[in-house]
Amino acid sequence: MAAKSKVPPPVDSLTRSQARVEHKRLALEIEAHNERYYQQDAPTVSDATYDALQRRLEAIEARFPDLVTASSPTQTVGAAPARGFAKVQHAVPMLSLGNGFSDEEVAEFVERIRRFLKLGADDIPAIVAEPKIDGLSLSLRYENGELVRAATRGDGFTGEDVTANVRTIADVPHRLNGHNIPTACELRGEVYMLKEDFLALNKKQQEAGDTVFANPRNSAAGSLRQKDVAITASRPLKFFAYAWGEMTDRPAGTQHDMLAWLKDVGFIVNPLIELCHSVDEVLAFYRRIGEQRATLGYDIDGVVYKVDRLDWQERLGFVSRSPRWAIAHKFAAEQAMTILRGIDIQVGRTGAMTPVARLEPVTVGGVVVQNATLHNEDYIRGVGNDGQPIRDGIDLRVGDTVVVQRAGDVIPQVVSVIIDKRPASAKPYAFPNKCPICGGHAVREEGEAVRRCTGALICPAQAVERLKHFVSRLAFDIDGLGEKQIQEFYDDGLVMHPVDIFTLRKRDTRATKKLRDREGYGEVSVRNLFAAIDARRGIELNRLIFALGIRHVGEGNAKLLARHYGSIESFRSAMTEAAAAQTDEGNDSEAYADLTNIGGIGDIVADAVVEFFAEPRNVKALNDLLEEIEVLPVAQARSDSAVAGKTVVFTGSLEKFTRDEAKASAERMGAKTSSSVSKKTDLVVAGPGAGSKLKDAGKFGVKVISEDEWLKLIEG
Ligand code: D41
Repeated sequence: MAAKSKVPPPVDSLTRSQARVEHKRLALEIEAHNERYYQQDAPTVSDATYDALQRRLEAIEARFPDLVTASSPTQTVGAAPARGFAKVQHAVPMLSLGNGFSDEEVAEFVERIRRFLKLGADDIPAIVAEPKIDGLSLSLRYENGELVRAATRGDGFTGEDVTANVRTIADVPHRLNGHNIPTACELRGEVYMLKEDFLALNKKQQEAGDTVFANPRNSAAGSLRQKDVAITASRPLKFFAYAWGEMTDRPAGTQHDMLAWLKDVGFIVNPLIELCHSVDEVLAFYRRIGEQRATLGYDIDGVVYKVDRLDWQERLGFVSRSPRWAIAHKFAAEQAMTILRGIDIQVGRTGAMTPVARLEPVTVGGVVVQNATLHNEDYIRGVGNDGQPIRDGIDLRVGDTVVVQRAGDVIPQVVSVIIDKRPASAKPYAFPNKCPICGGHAVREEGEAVRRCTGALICPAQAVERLKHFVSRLAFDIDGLGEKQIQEFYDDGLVMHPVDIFTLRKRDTRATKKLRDREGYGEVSVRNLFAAIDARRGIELNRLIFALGIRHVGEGNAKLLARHYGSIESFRSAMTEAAAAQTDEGNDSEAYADLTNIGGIGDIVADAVVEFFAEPRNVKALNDLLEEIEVLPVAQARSDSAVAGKTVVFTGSLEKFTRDEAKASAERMGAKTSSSVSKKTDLVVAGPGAGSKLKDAGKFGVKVISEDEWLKLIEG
């Protein structure tokens, strides 16, 4: 079921020149898919579609053998290594696997082996059947039992050196244990990620606005191929061993015994692997594994059969790049056509808005599917994380007929659109710029895929998280009011907004269910809680600003803001002024310029602060809170410094420090900085080439000093 509904003519009916044209087109297309699959971990077509292209190319070459060239995708495996990692030559190439899709093809595979080995009619070769893990293959080189090199498969001959990354995978032994350790060996297998780990990782990535992966395979590949090894280490990668390359000594004579040896020396070997003795047994294994597939914990895309005896494997050898003694029996892609009925937006705990496809319910591989993730607004438009087109760049519209797939993936994907069936009335989907939960303004930061609700303090989707943050250690830090209590109070409707914490006592006498009657709360603990809350009615400005949970405003930025504005009133009025002046074109107000002029506060932080104040209900939540608390001046780092409370202007080309450093040092000393000289300016620090500001200083009678004098001033 491909998006383009045209069925190609049978290969038998092609003329030579038609075949040549199609061969070239297919080769180019397959290479492009290889590149996206192997280099970018971002395939744009399903495995089934890819296999179909490859098969057609093979059929054309079978009929017109002179079209075969060394560079044809049928003669090469995958794609050459990506830039960034060193290349590693495999001592023995990593072969690829021929595919079978039907019972007949499997029977034929066994028959071919029997003929080749000239076995008698009743002589059925023992066959090892292994689940085919959907991960990425890896070759591990051990010398004298020590892991010395780990390489990806690459094109089968040359892979990428990922040794440092692989050393972080717990399933990969750094040293082989036990007996019969060859002097040198390449041990091979599959790196993969558990489905649940993939889901958890994606959730984290999504919330952080980072790359979301389409499936566990891409997630494993992306996690392994990180330049920063610490990132790989933080990802839950796993490894199954199942093959080998170079081996100075062979510790066993059969595939099955080799697997036992791999386990012996410290690897994890898939426990579902079985030794079979007939085609029927092999097919029964295939069906049993197919039934278990959904509950396995990891993705598999088929089963691999291998001749058990290694001497027979050797005799059988290989054709082009695939062994004659092994075959992959692939599962049919689980796809179905249905109709996209709507697109809903879910709002996460950090305000991230995730679109979800509402589908006309359809059974895909035995499971009823009615939702599919759509990741983000670019994905709906047909653009991947890397800016590459997905679904051939076709956007999704409500009313579209789409193909959904559960290709082992836990989450169904919308893999293509049947463009011919698009209703004339279907309109491009307009991603909402308002939060569907609270109606708050939703913004997308530059370079981010995710759009977020800015209703930090008031959006129910975010409320609990915000409240937990509000009481956290660096914010209000209220004794006896931690995450657990906040969750309970929120669930019971006792605390919905920050101010509710400070009105608890007032409401307690009237509340139907008095606090002290709650489970776990006695007279004393309630009294203690109220006392702890009262103790925090006086709060330093920097803690208050941090507690608001404005995106990008951590503890450090909260301090910078607090020091610069000095009081909640001046912070609030400046920010509401900047918010009121905000237009679609951006921020162009004195208040905004003043904000970005604070050393250490860049555009991203400034924009986030202004967005927060652009939401009137955030301002209301803050104002309500201010009715109950008293804001103390920020703990001035150096209120005793010579420049505390002064307004300083830096001008000219500074040579001793950058402008940002200069501003930060001034703010640290309790001074304010400004970009223009006025009568309010106390001090001008001038570097070489200072111009009009020096003149202004003269006009207003402001003291001018050099960079060196400034350094002396703040150091003294
Ligand atoms: O589980 C797998 N993905 C798997 C892949 C497996 N269990 N066995 C495999 N055996 C081989 C040969 C027979 C060539 C040693 C493989 C692969 N190859 C393979 N994976 C990707 C390309 C080839």
